[in-house]
Amino acid sequence: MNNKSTHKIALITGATSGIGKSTAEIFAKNGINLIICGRREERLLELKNKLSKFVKVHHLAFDVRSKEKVFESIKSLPKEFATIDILINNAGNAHGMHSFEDADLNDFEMMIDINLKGVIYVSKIVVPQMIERKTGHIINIGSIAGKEVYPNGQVYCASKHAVDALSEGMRIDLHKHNIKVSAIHPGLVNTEFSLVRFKGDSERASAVYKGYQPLNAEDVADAIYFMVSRPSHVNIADMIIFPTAQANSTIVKKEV
Ligand code: NDP
Ligand code: 8X3
Repeated sequence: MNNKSTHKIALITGATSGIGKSTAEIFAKNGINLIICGRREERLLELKNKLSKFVKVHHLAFDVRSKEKVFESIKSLPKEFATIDILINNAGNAHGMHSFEDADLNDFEMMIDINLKGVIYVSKIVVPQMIERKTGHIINIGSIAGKEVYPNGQVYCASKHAVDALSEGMRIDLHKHNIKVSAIHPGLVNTEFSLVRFKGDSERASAVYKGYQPLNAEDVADAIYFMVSRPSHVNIADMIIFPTAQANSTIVKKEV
């Protein structure tokens, strides 16, 4: 157990699946108390039940697109969970993968509303109490799509480029309050991400991860835990993490 992190409280968005869920698991095993968030409440309850053996766990079911719900939910936290030390802005997805002219405008709006505006809403309500206590660590989950642009990914890439800029801007503004802001940008991670991107088409989704070894959610969660468990004077500001088979967003060595 890492004493530097033990007894802290982390709020993780998107904890019902993939990277967020694995992050909750590794945090719990290292003594970090949890506020787990997502829309699918039954999954939150299941995870809460599992992780309550290790740490204190509270769950909040809300959609990050709703400013009102985000604010209401976080304001409703019981006293013992009200001071958030670590915020993991992880909730997000790609919706669709089409050339700009063929893509659905609703998908575009969802990606901007969830991946960008969701991060802004959650951060805006959490940051004041971090400022008040002059401590805190915010980690935004970006993507290699926030560093590069690839065919048919324009608005997802735009949303993640915005998260990249937002992370840098938040770091510039918040470091004077002793708040660390970091970003982590994974490449291909085998989660429910592609299933959501391809709207439940499991064949198409699993094809994304065939012929090479993608990252799994635990690989990214390990890196997130590494970031939060550094000494207080160290901020890992930015990290790109790829599977070994991946060189950038379009070059992946696949066995056929
Ligand atoms: P998953 O689909 O497995 O998980 C996405 C999580 O986000 C779920 O817990 C989901 O919860 C939550 N979420 C989605 N929409 C909303 C919403 N409107 N309100 C609240 N929560 C929401 O994907 P990953 O774990 O892979 O994705 C996590 C993050 O990692 C995302 O930001 C993604 O862009 C990023 N990423 C993923 C990569 C990959 O290859 N998998 C690579 C690079 C970055 P629920 O549905 O219950 O609300
Ligand atoms: C998810 C990784 O390459 O599909 O952000 O954009 S990618």
